[in-house]
Order: sequence, then C-alpha cells, then structure tokens
Amino acid sequence: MGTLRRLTAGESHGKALVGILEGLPRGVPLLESDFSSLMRLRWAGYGRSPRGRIENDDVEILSGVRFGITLGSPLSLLIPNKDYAAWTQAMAAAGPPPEKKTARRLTVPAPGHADLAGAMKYDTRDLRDIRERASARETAMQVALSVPVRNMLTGLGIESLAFVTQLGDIPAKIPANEDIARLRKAVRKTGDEFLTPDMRVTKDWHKAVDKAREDGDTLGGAVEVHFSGVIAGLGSHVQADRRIDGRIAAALMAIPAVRAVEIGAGIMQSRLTGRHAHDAITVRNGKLSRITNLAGGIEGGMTNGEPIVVRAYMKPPPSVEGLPSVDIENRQTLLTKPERSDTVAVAALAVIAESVVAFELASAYLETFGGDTLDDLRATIKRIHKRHAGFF
Ligand code: EPS
Repeated sequence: MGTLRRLTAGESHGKALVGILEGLPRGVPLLESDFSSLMRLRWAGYGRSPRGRIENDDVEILSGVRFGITLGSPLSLLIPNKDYAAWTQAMAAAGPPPEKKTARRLTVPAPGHADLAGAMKYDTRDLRDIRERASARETAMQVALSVPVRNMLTGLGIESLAFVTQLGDIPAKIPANEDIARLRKAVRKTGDEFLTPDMRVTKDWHKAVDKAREDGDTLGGAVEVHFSGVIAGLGSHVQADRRIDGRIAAALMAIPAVRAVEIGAGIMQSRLTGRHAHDAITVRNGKLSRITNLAGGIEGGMTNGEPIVVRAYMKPPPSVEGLPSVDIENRQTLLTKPERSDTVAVAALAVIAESVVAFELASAYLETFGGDTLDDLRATIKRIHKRHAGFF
C-alpha cells in the first residue's frame, strides 16, 4: 500500500464520478477554481467525442479541505455526469430492468473494448454492465485527483509539462534536450487542440482526424511527459516493487487504451552500443552533471536529479464502425454499428499521463521524506538537498 492512495467510482453515464485521495499532508493549497483549466484541457483536443459538449466537468470538493488548504484527512471530490439526465432509466439503481431499448442493453462486443472479456468474467449478458465502468470517462476523476497532488508538487518547486508527439502514424518533430520552459512556450503557441510543440505538424494531423471521422474510423498516438526539479533518490534499487520506473510505467499502462510505455530514450538506447547509450557524468560549475538525459532522469530504479521524461502510446479508441463481431444473444455474426466516440483522444492522454505520473512522484516523495504537513515535508527535502550538495 502506497503512502498516497486514490480510489475512483462511477459509471460513464451514471449519476457522477467520485474520487478519494488519502495521504496528502496538511497545508496544500486547494480551491475548486484550481480544477477548471485542467478539466477543460482534458476535453480540448481536436477530434474528441460530442460528449465533451455535454459535460463541463465542474469539480466539487466534498471533504478534506478547509479555508483553502488540505487538512490531511481524506479528500473527496465529485463530478456530476450531465449526460445522466438522458440515461436515468438505463442506469437506474433499482430494478427491474426496462425493455432492451430503454435499458440500452448492449449485446455486440466492440473488438478492443473491455466488453467481451468483462462480460465473461462477471457473467453478464448485458455488455453495458462492463462498458460503463471501462469507459475512459473515469479518467476525468484521475485528472481531478491530480490537482491537489500537482499543487503539492508545485509547492516543492517541481514543474511539469505533457504534450503530443504522434497522432495516428504522423510523428511531431520534437527538439532533443529542449528545456521545459521552451517546450511549454511552443505548446502554448500551437494551442490546446493539438497540444504539441511542433506547430507545423498540426495541418497534417487536422487532415488525418477529419479523414478518420469521415470514414467512421479512429486514431491512436503518443505523448511525452516531463517533470523537472525532482530530487535525486525517489524510488530504490533495493527491491523490484520500489523501483520508480516500474511504478511510473505501471501507472501509465493502467490508463485505458495505453499499450506501451517508454522511459527516456529507452527504445533508442536498446539499439545503441553501451558506449553511446548512457549519460556521461561530468563536472559543470563545480557540480556533478550529465551531458545528455537518455535515461529520462531515472537510473537503477531511482530518480537521478535530471528531468523525468516518459512516453505513453495509445491504441485508437475501439468504438469503430464496421468491425466484425458477434451478437452474444443470438450468435449472429455482423459488423459493429456507428456510435458516438472520440475520433482521437491523444491530447487527453497527455493530460491524463501527466496526472498519473504526478501521483507516482508525489507518492514517492511522501514515502521517502514523510511529513504530516507540507512545511515538514519541505523542511526535510531542504535538508536532503543540502546533503546532496555537500556530496561533491
Ligand atoms: C468513451 C466513449 C465516449 C467518450 C468517453 C469515452 O463517451 P460516450 O459513450 O458517452 O459517447 O466521450 O470519454 C468520456 C466520456 C470522457 O470523459 O473522456 C469510451 O467508450 O471509452
């Protein structure tokens, strides 16, 4: 059990999403207005589902905060689903279920969705029971829960940024070794619809999304997440489950539709010889320093003080028209019908990936340095920074 724990609940078209975060210290600033820009950003990508025009994802703080700061008690959040108004009968908590159409009973599993495996596992013939919770709607709460965590990290001098590096099979050109401030400026210039530092690629991405939408098809992509200002020594080499790269990778892999994760330049490193694959250690301005950051800020399962850089790759959303499937009610083979869906959700993935990495880093900070209050945590970190500075 990690020091920082989170739980979410809620069906995609149910009444609301609920989230609980436990383990944050007292004293982290938090207001309801802190949530809005990030919640909007999760919906801002070009090619998102029309559902985004229904939901405004206003977050209500239910507990754990008083007079604008966290109390150290469990923090709970609520995001009402506006679309529930159209689903009250289909998502009724009390039975009996209405006839198939009103109940929005689903009997044709979408290939690539949780439908079929989930229905077999939970022994239900209504795939809706599975689809509702497997939906990426849940990520709205993951992002909301990251807001207090991000506020804590900001209070420790940590900065982060996430952006899109690939949409469909079209990669963006991302300059190597660029610092976070310059990348942020470039991402802002491109705008929230594509959330990438490469403004030039957006014309092709725009065309690719339009074409996929016209074809009833969907697209995947990849994102990159940066965290700078992270102290050396989070995670540990001493036990497999304490390695921070494993924990970050697991958190990213657990985001719906993510199929691969890369730490630093991991894929390229695998192709290089040992002489070229590692970040040389040098002395700059009297301090130990690295010439490159191929390791993405993590060596031996520990942060090394360089920026954390990780990537996540997502498959295209599975609600695609015309995929072969079988109606589990009557064994009829057929092609899936068009449904409301995201054509692409890779800009949303950038926001979600940054959120879950924030969570893992914050959790590791609290495990390593403890503290019932943010001030205690800060004081311990200051002392360790001093020790690190005296190391050389
Ligand atoms: C999703 C299908 C769509 C997306 C949804 C994920 O929802 P609906 O079934 O209501 O059309 O909009 O994403 C969200 C609701 C969200 O908040 O990101 C799916 O099947 O996973």
